[in-house]
Amino acid sequence: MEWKSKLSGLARRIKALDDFVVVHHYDADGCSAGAIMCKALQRAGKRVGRKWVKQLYRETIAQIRGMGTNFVFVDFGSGQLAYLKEEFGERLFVFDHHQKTDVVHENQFSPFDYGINGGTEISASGIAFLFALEMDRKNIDLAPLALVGAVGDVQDFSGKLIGLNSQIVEMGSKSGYVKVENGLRLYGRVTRPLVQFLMYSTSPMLPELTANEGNCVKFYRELGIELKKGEQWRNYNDLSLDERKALSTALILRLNSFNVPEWKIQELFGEVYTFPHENQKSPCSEAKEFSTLCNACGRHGMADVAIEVCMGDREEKYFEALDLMAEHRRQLRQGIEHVTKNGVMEEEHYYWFDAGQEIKESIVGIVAGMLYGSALIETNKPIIAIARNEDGTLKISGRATKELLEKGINLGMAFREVCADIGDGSEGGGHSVAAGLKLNADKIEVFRQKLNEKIAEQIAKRNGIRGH
Ligand SMILES: [Mn+2]
Repeated sequence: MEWKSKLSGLARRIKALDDFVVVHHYDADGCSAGAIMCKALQRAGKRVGRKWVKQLYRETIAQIRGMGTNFVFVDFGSGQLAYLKEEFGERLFVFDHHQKTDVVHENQFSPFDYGINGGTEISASGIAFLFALEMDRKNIDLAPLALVGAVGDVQDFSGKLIGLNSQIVEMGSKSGYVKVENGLRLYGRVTRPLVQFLMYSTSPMLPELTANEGNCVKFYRELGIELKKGEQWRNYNDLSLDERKALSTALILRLNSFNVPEWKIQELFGEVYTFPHENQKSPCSEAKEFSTLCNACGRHGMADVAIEVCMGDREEKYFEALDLMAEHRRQLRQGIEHVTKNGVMEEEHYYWFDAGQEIKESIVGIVAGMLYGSALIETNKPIIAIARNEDGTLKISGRATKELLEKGINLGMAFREVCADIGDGSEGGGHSVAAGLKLNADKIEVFRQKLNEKIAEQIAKRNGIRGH
């Protein structure tokens, strides 16, 4: 395995050096990769500093230049290799899974050099973990973190981790640090009360259960599943095997009765990665929940809290992280309540609502996405949410479903093109099913009209292609 000898070569080189700075991205993959790297270096007796960065720009270098001697970049660096190389020369190491440029550096590790797809088969945390094993086989206990990053980067989108990631799953389960289960993949099996477990499901949307608390309560009642044990709200982990089976079956039947296609129903099930060495009541005991905990911290500018938790803190920083996550959920619940109370407007080609000052711009897109599956909107059109940025401009978030892609709709492209039309400092873009933009408040009417036209164009174009 060529990738392995490259990593062991890098391990040899790093062992001969000292005084490192680990620079990592602020999301779940970046934080877990950073934590693995710091641990591996510390355990080898090295002096290590660290720094998280939201985006790595040339200007970032000025903030880190004086921090140490050798610089290790994880979860970014491939795209920025030219100026990193110029600045740090031989003192640079890059462990990244993003696409490369033409620039090369002998201390850069890229999975693409070995025919491994960095988008789907390995994350930065996975690379850091495989490197850590080359430093010392004892670092096998860091396998859970490798999976937290992979799942955080949604590399399990097919229902399970694949490629090099699946080899890490295997190493983790052989050593007892990871347990793989096949089952319901809804998020929050450890930390969400049963009602929220269904109510917040967006992938897949559960018709008339997602974002509908009353229906969820009724759904469990009809199944004879108790929501509480004594004073404690039960969660999925508390259910007996029979209750779990009953719940799975009922969900399949429900989706089926709403004509949800088979492939979407399949999304409900797949591999779940849990960590037996953690407290089983903690979000740190399951990959998806652990990664969400990290992302909640990162989103609030607290990636330092996330990496401390990744490095093993289960006291002060851990409780801080739990608070951040609870706050995040409280805001989501309030957001949904607000929209439910005030309703959603409908245009020919999209739904929309104006959250005013009531929903933060950082979460308004998530709230919008959660409305699919609620009784408020159908899945036949995108939904657009309007919120306020701190500087008084509007933040507009859009969400669409995968079915709408089939109709030819691409929100990111629509947002980009509408912004180009409007000008006036507006900028936007994103993915086909999730996009955002910034707009001056007096341009909202023209934006709404242009968006309608743009989506109509996208649909017509697709139909035109089909017609020929
Ligand atoms: Mn990543």
